[in-house]
Amino acid sequence: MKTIFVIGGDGFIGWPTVLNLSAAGFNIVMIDSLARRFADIELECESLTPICYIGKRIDKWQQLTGQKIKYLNINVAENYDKLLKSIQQYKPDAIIHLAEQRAAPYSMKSSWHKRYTVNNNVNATNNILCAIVESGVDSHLIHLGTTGYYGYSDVGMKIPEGYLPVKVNVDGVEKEIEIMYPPNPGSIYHMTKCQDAITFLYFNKNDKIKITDLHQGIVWGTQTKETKLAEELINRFDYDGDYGTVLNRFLMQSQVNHPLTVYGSGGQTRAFIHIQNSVECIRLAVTNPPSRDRVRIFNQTTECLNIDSLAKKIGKITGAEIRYYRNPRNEDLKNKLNFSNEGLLNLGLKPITLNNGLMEEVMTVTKKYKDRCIFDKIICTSKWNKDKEIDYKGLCK
Ligand code: USQ
Repeated sequence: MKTIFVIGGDGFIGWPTVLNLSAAGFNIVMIDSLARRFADIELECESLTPICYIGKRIDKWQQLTGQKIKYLNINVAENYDKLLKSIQQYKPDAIIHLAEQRAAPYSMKSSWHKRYTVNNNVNATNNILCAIVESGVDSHLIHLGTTGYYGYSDVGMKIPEGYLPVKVNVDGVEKEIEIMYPPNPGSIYHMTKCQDAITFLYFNKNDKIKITDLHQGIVWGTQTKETKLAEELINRFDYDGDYGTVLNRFLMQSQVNHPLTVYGSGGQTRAFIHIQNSVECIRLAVTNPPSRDRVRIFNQTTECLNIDSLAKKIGKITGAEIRYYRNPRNEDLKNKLNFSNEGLLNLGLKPITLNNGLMEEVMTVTKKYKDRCIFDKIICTSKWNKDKEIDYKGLCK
C-alpha cells in the first residue's frame, strides 16, 4: 500500500484530501501544526461549521471505514529534524504540501502578518525539499499553488500551464525558447507562492525531485463525498473578512441577511474550482507522477467567473441585497481571464461548474449553522496600504 503524507491535513483542503485518499486505499500520515486553529483564536472567529478536534475526526473515520489515519503534530517550517525523521521512518511515495498560510487579506494585516506568512511559507517549502533530499526517499512533492501566480492583468491570451514560449533574437536569428510564466503576485501571500516556484525550479534541476505545482483557483463549496458521511467529519467553512473567500462568503451572507460584499465595482474576474474537484485533482496528481525533467505545473481550475455577476446571480436566487464596498485591495478594477487546464482534463478530471444545486448545498449548510456567525467579523478590516481609506460600513462611489 502506498504511503502519502498530507502536510497541512487539518485545513479546508487538507482534511477532505486526507479522507479522499484514505477512502481510495492509501496509507495516510497527516501532519499539521494546528496553525489554522490558532489563527481562529487570534482572529476571535471560528469556522462557521463546528469542526471536531483531530482525534475525534480520525476516530470517527476509522469507525466508519476501518481505515487508520496516523496524525503527527509537526510545524514543518520550524521543526526540520522531526520532519526529516518522519520522512525517514514512513518513506512516503508522495508528499502533499498544504502547510502554508493561505489567505491574502491575513497576509496584509500588519508587518507581523507579512513576515509570518513569508517565514512560514518559504521555510515550509524549503524544509520539505531539503528533507526529501537528505532522506534519500524518492517522494513526489505535490504543492498547492495559486492561479494568482500569474496576476490578473488583461493580456488577452489563454494563460498556459506555467511555461510560456517566447521568441528571442540571437545574432539576427529568431529562436523560440520556453520560460517560466512571469510571476505577478497581488499580495504577500501570493508572493510566497511565486517564491515557492523558484525553489521548485532549483530542487528539480539540482536534485531531480519529482514535483507537481497545482496552480489552483478560488475554492468554493464546503463538503465532499467523504466529509458528508458524518457530522464529526464536517469540513471547515470560513466566512470572515480574512479567511473567507468570495463565492462562499456571498452564499453565506445571503443566509444571514448580510448584504453581499462586492469590493469595488465587482469587475474582477477570477478562477474557481469546487472543493470536490480540488481533492480529485490532488488524487490525479498522486496517481500520475511526473517525470523528473522539469516541474510539472497544472492550472487547477474549472471556470472563470466575474465577481459582480456572481453577486447578481446569488442576489436573484435569494433576494439578498448587494453592496459595493471600497476595495481594501490593490487590484485592477476589472479584468478578463482565461486559463488552459488541459493537464488535469487529460488525466481524467470531470469539471464541476457553478450550478444552483451545489450553491444551495452551501446555503443549506450555512443556514444550519448561522447562529454561530459573528456578524462583525464579516467585513474585511485588512487593507493593502496603510493610508488606504476604507469606509467599512458604507458604499463605495
Ligand atoms: N472579493 C469581493 N468581496 C469579498 C471577498 C473578495 O469582492 O467579500 C473579491 C476580491 O477583491 C478579489 C476576489 O474577490 O478580487 C477574490 O478574493 P478571494 O478572497 O475570494 O480570493 P483570494 O484572496 O484571491 O485568495 C483565495 C484563497 C487563496 C488562493 C486564491 C486563488 O484564499 O488561498 O490561492 O483564492 S486566486 O484567487 O486564483 O489567486
